[in-house]
Amino acid sequence: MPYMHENVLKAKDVKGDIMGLTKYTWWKDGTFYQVYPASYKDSNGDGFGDLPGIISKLDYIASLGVDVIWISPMFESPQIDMGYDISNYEEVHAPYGTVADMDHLIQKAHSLGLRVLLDLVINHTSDQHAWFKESRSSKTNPKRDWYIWRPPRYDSAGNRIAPNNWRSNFSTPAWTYDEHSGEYYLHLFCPEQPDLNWENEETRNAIYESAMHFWLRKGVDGFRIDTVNMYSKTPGLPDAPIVDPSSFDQPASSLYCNGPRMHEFLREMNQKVLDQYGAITVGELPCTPDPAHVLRYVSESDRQLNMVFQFDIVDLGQGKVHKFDHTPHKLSEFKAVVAKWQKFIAGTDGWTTAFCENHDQGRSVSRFASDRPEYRMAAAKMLATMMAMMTGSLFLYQGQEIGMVNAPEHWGIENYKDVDSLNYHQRMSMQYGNDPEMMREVMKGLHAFARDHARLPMQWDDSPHAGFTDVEEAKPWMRVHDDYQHINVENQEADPESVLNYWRKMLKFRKLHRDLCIHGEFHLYDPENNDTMVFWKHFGDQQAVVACNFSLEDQGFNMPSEFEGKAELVVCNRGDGTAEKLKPYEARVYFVRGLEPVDGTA
Ligand code: TEU
Repeated sequence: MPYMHENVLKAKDVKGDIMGLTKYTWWKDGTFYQVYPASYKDSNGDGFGDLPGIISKLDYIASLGVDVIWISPMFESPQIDMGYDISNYEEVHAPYGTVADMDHLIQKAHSLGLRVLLDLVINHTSDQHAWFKESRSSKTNPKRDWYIWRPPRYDSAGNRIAPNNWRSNFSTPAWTYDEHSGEYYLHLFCPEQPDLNWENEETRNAIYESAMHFWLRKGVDGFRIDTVNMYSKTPGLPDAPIVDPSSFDQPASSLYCNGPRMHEFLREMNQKVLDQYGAITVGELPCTPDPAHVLRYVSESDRQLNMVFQFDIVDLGQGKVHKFDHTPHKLSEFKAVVAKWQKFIAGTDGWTTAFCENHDQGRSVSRFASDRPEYRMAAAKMLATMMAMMTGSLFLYQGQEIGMVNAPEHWGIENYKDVDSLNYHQRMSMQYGNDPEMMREVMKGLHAFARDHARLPMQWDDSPHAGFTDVEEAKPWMRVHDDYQHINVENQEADPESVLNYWRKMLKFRKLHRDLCIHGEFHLYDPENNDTMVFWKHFGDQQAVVACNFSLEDQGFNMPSEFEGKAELVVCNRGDGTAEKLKPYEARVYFVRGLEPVDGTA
């Protein structure tokens, strides 16, 4: 393994030995950059991004100052859920390229000093996977038990009903009836994504071999693990409580997340697979709000996951019954979730992540700041400042580095492609009989939370199709954002003041001051303030105060009195940062000099 832990130091911090914790290591200190293959770069004009396209941009990615790329699924797939429905773990989706292209990609990335994570989607496969085809072929097939099959129930009137009332994550019932064998199978996502049965050891071993060993032997450095806490369901698969009286199916995440064998399965995965390669993991962890519970997953000594994407930031403003029911969040709520997950590892052997975008979310500038043309550059740089000052491993999503924004509000449903968006739209149009006013609300929900926003083609330049594809007659699989002539990589490369060059500067800054930025402790000031976010980072005698104005007005902020006269401005995203008040979306970082080391938790 070319990169295995060569730069791991067992370090001591200012307080002395910290429980033998692995401190400076590539996956803690590194910045991760997520690439969504369909939307990054189309090299052959078929309208879909592809692996040769990604390979052609690896130098660009390395130039950002990131250290690791995470590639969303590029495996063989019917693409019902954009590759999160895998029909063969050991093949590449043909329009994206070949396994040989992946070999080339891994080799070139490594030669540039970039490590590579793949997406590990093993809660479910595609219904077109050979395993499921066998499983559904008959009740006696040896692979029948590799998926979750149950006989029907019947209501008092004798009508056939599903084995329980769970709703899938995509606004449909979580069970589909199979006429051929007379039973239902469970799918927490689309019907075309049947859940694997993790209770079966033979199934688990097959997953490890095909989805993991195969790629680890090729040299990948780890995995982002999809829906990592859904493999173990509540025994007996009981009905969920009724919170949506308008429907048979009910939200059921508390019954299918964090089941009793989850931790055991993850320990086994380390012992049987990951440990052999020194590979790392970052698990996607929805529905787990309790820090003590999250710590169980990420405690280094327990060897389950290196780190997770906790979902509080994702859930902000989303509805409980349907995520698209939109209630705008307050800045104080945003600050509370950031502070909670910045602080939860203090004094433990766990590790945290910092992220505000991925392929399932709207764009951070639109969601957390402002995408109005007069503010969006400042807003994107403010968020870059804040993110670069966050403790934990930092994750960036493609296009975030140039401040890409959500699709315009006036785009109609015909521009949305994601199954999650389309299912919701269809369900609501049936429920509301297409009532125009209600459907306007539905579109507002999609404008806020559709996963489509992040999947718009990457904006490389101002040529037709934003340079996503160089073939003029090509038809990109998703509509290119109307604003691409203003927001694109080529423009920003040429502009020293661009969002892109600001991110580069902040990523350098983060590395230069890694103790403070990546390993420091975090303390939030003035949690109730809904205009500004001010926080303090400290690591020994290194201390910084970060002040961000999230509002459209100038805002004052109080430098904590103990730092008066000792604070020196080191970063500002707008002008020289000397005015008394912060301008809209201004961010400043001050270093505080000449202080005694801080001991204890902030
Ligand atoms: O997402 C799982 C997940 O819990 C959500 O973020 C999901 O997008 C949301 O609940 C839908 O309303 C992961 C992947 O990131 C996502 O792209 C896949 O669609 C999903 O798993 C299924 O593999």
